[in-house]
Amino acid sequence: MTSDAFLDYVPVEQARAMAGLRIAFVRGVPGVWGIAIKAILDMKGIEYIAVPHEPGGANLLLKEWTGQTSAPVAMFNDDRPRPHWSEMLALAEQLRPEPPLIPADEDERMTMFGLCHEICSEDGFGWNIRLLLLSANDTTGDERSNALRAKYRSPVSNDYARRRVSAIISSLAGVLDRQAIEGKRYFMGDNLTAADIYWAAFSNLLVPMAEDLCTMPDFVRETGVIAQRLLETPLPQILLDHRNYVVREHFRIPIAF
Ligand SMILES: N[C@@H](CCC(=O)N[C@@H](CS)C(=O)NCC(=O)O)C(=O)O
Repeated sequence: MTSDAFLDYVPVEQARAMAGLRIAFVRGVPGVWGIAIKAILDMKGIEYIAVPHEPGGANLLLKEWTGQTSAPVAMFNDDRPRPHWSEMLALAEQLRPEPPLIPADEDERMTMFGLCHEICSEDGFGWNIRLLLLSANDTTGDERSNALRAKYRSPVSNDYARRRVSAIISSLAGVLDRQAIEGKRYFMGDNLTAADIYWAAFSNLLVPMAEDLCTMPDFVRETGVIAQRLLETPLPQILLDHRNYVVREHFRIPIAF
């Protein structure tokens, strides 16, 4: 799948008055939660209106509408806001079951949601990398970092965050190693699931994708270098190979916001 464009954004005031699915994305920046839900919607062919979340801005209109200021957040008709990755995934699956990105078998669902949780949720891979990054530049005094640090404050130490990220990486690599023995490329069984999509998206925090896969401002690439330095352990090649394969085969590329 290829695309040649950044998203066409509709301002919050206008989007709010529309029906259907409206999703706020961080404008111009491939936020990892955003990369994932955009890929999910693209794969399923679900139409949506993109709404801008202005990075570093107050996003007051978004707050008035969705009750919060993070992105992505999905607004479907007059439903409640859906800011959590699992709510957006469930909605996408319900709106357009094909292709299925959540296994039908209950045991497999439990395994897959466990993988996704460790990648995307509070105290997961992305969350702990963000804590490391925010603590690394706590002396710069830059306004955006200060605001994010205040917003995502957590009582854990950097050592704790580093251990969590390393443990998650090691388990994810172990899953792929076991799959590879059976000649399988995905985290579960023979088919792509949401876990593959979330890993592909979140890997960008540590090793940014090549330019032909994802268009991003320089600071995102620099952030990846800093994150790798903070983590001190290289990402196993099998996780990178998986990411590159999944993005090339299944995502609309180049990913751009
Ligand atoms: N709501 C998401 C998390 C989203 C999130 O943390 N988004 C980041 C960008 S990738 C964000 O909006 N950061 C800017 C902000 O919070 O103002 C979830 O838990 O599923």
